[in-house]
Amino acid sequence: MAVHTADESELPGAEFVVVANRLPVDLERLPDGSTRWKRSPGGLVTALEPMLRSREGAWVGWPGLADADVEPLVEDGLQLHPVRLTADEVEEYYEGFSNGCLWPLYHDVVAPPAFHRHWWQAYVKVNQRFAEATAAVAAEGATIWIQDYQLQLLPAALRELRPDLRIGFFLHIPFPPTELFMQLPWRREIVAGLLGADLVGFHTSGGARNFRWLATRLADARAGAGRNEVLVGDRLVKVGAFPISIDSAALDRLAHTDAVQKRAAEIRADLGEPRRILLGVDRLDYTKGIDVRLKAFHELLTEGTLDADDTVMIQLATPSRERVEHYQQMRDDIELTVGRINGEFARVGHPAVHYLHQALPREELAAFFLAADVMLVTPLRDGMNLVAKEYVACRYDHGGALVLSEFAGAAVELTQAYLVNPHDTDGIKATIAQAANAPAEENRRRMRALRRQVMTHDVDRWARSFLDALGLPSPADA
Ligand code: GDG
Repeated sequence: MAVHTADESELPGAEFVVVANRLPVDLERLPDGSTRWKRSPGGLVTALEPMLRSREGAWVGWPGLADADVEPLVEDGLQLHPVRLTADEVEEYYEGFSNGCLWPLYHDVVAPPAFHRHWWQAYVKVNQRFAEATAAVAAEGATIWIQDYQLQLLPAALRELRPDLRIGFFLHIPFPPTELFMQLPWRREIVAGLLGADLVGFHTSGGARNFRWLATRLADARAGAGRNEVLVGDRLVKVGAFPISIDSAALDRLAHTDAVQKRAAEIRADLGEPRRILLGVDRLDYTKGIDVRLKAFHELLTEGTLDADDTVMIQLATPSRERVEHYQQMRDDIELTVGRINGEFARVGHPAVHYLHQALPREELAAFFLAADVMLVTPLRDGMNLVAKEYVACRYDHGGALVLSEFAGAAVELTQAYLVNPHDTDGIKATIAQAANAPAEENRRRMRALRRQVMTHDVDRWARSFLDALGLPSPADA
């Protein structure tokens, strides 16, 4: 990676700053104890990179390694400012409060959230550190875009230090129903933290509505003149829905390449040219409903609605949060279920479920999308779910069928998918069978409609609409 380290005092103040828990690059420790930077390409980075570069922007975040003292870097004109976290802080602020409390609470308490005061204290401390780091980097009057649930106190903490800044906040996970949010012992602090922003964005209008209601109950906010705003004193805070998306054109191009098409054909051949391939692609997370679809598949095989001789399921589960206890338990449960289904329905050389607990290259994922007849996206709750959109973007051939949970943010836009209630096992079974057996023309009609949505609403449009609402002029007007 072409980077060079820089002396903080020599870097110019940035006009546009993205702040996220993680930097767009990861610091890796090598066996000899030294460290090196590795690129971690994510959707967010791809979406924001052009904007950051055209504005000589900066990114503030944790480099992904505890106790690492690293200098800021400049990579192709983009400043990267690492925030240091100790091993204890990673455990308490990140694994603890963020992933053991906020994550389950915001996902409809599908796992019980733990409310530990020492986790909260670490969360406050780390958010304050991010505020100081951001204040040091931003030019006078700069625009700051804060990302996600790990940094909900940052808008207010930053405004306190730097009232001149224009601050936007976007939440990538669902904002919960008000009754659930009220369980949080620090509910007032979180709402006050978010209200420090000029614009608070969510994936769906439901999330925005929940937040506006809480802002008037738990903080001093009053309803504004418009539906999408509240007033805090005489300051206007805009609150709205900005459904995130993907780089649709890039995935469409990738799926068109000879290499991906060849690989998709190879996957089908390796599986013995089954009549149908069902596919799931997720981070291994209890919100994603991997267990839900395995159970449905198991029952469909048992009843004989699907036949393991001509139907296979593939579950790609990327390793995730392996140090958090609940994730270890869930992994065991899922692997037990996979083993059980294969024990009953596999033949030698022909598993009924292929399960990979591995991260795969992007090209390989695209090939799986292209090979799959039915894509199963069944989260119990999901902010958006990009996998659903990625599947659609890859299906330029108008083939395949998408089964999608009503409780994924994506269901608001992808209304032509086969929508399911992930709590209704019979409903899921019926819908999987329907999608698998539908006439090709029916599935093509649905896929064409899905693609009209996904190809025209990409991640660039998402970022622009958020930044327009925040009032950041485009570089041409600046
Ligand atoms: C959060 C919210 C919201 C997965 N396995 C591999 C791989 N992936 C990629 C997918 C997709 C991404 O990871 C996962 O995104 P999701 O949206 O599905 O889910 P979260 O990680 O939970 O993301 C979610 C999102 O933020 C954005 O706001 O949509 O609701 O929970 O892009 O393709 N990528 C590669 N190898 C893998 O094995 N290369």
